[in-house]
Amino acid sequence: MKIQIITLFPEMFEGVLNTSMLWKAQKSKLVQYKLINLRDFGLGPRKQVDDVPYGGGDGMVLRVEPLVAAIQHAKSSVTSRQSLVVLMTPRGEKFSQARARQLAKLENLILVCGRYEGYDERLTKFVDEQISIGDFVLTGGELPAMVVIDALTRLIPGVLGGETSVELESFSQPGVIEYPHYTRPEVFQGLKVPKILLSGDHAKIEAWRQSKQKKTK
Ligand code: 21W
Repeated sequence: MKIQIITLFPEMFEGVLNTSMLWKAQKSKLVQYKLINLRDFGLGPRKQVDDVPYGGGDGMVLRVEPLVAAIQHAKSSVTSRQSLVVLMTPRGEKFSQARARQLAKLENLILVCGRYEGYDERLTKFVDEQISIGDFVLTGGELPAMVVIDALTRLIPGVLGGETSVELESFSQPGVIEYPHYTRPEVFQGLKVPKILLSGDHAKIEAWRQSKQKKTK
């Protein structure tokens, strides 16, 4: 899977993409991340990407031309029809595990990160989908894009090799949160590991874990 990210702040992604599971996924060629700097598509000698809003008001708005040029550039580097352009926006549809599962099946994904006070609304005509990660206000689409990348990369077959099936995990079953975990030491500041986990009785342990699974709203 190829994931292309259009952003004014590519450096924000370096630590996240080059660490742990996301780094291993790239190393094993299961996924390829490509950062596209929106500034490279800026207008004029100053590489302008934003402008004052029509109708007045505070702040700056991302201009549509650099964004659409960057999307065109990303599209031109892939041949597959199975490609999707997703705009990260607080006005988008709420992200979920179900959405992550669908996105993980794609061959090509292009994520567009907004900034400033927003983007020119005409951009929405050039994207396939709009995704939000929740009802809170962030300063840009970069952190949400990283959330989406993490959630879907771990679902790509082979990425979590050796670990138990990700589909058995907490959020994979809608509305179920995993049971609590413990490791050494047996006692920490007077806090004990539940006895049953030390009993070696696997049937009882399984029953205990099921009883501790929580249902969400
Ligand atoms: C925040 C962009 C507010 C636009 C005109 C002038 C992407 C995000 C974001 C941001 C506005 C996500 C306005 C959860 C988020 C994101 C930055 C709107 C109002 N209109 N998921 N001023 N939360 N956030 N600005 O913030 O880009 S996905």
